[in-house]
Amino acid sequence: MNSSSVSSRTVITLIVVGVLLIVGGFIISQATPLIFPVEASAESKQIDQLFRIALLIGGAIFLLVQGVLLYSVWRFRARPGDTADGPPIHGSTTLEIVWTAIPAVIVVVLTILSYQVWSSIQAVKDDEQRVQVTGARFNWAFTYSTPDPRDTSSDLTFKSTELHTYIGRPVMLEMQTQDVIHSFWVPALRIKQDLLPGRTTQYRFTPVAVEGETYPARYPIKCAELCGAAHGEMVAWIVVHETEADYIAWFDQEVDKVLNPPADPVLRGEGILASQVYPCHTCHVLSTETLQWAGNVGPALNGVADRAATSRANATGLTAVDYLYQSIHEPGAYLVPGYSNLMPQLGIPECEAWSIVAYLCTLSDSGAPACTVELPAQCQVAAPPAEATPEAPVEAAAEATPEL
Ligand code: HEC
Ligand SMILES: [Cu+2]
Repeated sequence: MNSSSVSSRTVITLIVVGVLLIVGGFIISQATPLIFPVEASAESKQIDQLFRIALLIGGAIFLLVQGVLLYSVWRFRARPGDTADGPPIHGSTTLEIVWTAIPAVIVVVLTILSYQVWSSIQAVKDDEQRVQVTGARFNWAFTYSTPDPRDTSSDLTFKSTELHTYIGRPVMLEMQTQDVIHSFWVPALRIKQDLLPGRTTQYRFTPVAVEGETYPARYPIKCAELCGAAHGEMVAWIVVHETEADYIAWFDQEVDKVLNPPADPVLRGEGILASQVYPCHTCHVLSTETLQWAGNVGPALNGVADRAATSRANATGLTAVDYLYQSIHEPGAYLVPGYSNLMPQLGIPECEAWSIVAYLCTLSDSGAPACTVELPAQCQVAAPPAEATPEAPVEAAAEATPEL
């Protein structure tokens, strides 16, 4: 009697149902990721693999629960003329133990697998390319550094609105926010990491070749933490070059721009603003021949030079140049009436800040500069060394190897 209490028919049914659940879960786990973006990094493959395992388990449980539900609706439906209550059932200890033990085992297994993937992503890789990421409402900027070809004892840094790298090179991002919490999210890399005020957070990935991709490949970076009015526009790009040589060609071109900025501070300032490495365009309105900004957080900058020389000078006791410098360097020191203290302290290096001021001085209604800026001596474009040809800085740039 005991041995036949579970009939062989029940056992076969359980086995068939079990196999169907696993096959169904497997189909769900393989089909769902087809709608995902490409896997552009080694980590994205690990994460998707982990996701497929979780989805297989979740898919099988989904089919089990829905299956039992539909089966019960059909099997235990009320028959015509049946108005009685259902039989009273007071729980089952065996069932409770089973449905507690199985999820417990699943959770422990997923914890172990997740921890393995997490620690492998976090692990320090050999020869990492380090890039500083700055998030500020509503812009991303990437800062690269390399030994200065003019004086290799110091570093030369430059900013870009794009994150450049190449296939196979491990990248380590050091991320800082200049205002509120932002979240660095690249769907193609599958990782999402917050930037927290007062802390530096890290983000590691290694780009891999994607079949059928044309290089340099571009993948979008989005801010995934609601951070204000233009949060939805806080988008940038990762550019993955196919080879190290392609990457270095881009890098040298950027170094070259740093070594040879326009001598005229006005042009230099305009170039900095046009490059959008600082988020000014996301908050301010400005309409000139070269710059068209449509922010709605800060005051319009057309005519700011006139105001700096008149009403602002009266209110602050500063000269127009000093007022403009202060409004960039210490934005909270004087608030334009009607606006709150939303402009962040962007930590713009001196030479760039003075160049931006020189450009702002030209934003007058008449078109004639309302003030002028003499760049401090260390900001003047370095004349080529006496013994070198005028092309020297360009050549030096071409030889400069990025800090690899
Ligand atoms: C997050 C939004 C935001 C960003 C980014 C931002 N600003 Fe502002 N800006 C403001 C706001 C708001 C004010 C008005 C309050 C104040 O005076 O600080 C302002 C004020 C100013 C003023 C004073 C205008 C006047 O009429 O007196 C200047 C000049 C200025 N910003 C320039 C810049 C420049 C240059 C940048 C980029 C380097 C920049 N801002 C980035 C929001 C921003
Ligand atoms: Cu943001």
